[in-house]
Amino acid sequence: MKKIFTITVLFLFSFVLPSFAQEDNGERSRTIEIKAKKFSYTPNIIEVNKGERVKIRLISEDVTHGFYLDGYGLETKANPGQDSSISFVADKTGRFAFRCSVTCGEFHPYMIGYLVVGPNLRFRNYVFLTLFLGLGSLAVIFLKKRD
Ligand SMILES: [Cu+2]
Repeated sequence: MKKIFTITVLFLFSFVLPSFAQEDNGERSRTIEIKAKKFSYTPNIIEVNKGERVKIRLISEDVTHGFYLDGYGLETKANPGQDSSISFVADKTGRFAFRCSVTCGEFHPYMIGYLVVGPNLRFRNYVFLTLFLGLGSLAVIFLKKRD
């Protein structure tokens, strides 16, 4: 039984951990489609992790709408039937508003959404996993000594 446990720990050390570390070094990217329609965005809350490369594809479902992202100072505009996209690295954590930059009607000023850039969870998971496995190994050694 303990042998199986030891083998499992060794397995995790040799295969799972390096893959975690590797993925963390590589730039992760994701594409998010945002549908703009008088006078809202769908989705209107986007959550990403710090360090991720984010590509935003803006799709307009009625008239020309814009997308201006506070804090990052990025902008794009989409005509109906003509998508546009912007790509950036989410290097600042926090909550940033994005709003329509094309006057599209009476409630245009209320056309708003939020980009939430959270901490790098992958890195945190990696640290936790390392600690967990380290303590796990110590426990195995300790239990073995008691036999
Ligand atoms: Cu608009």
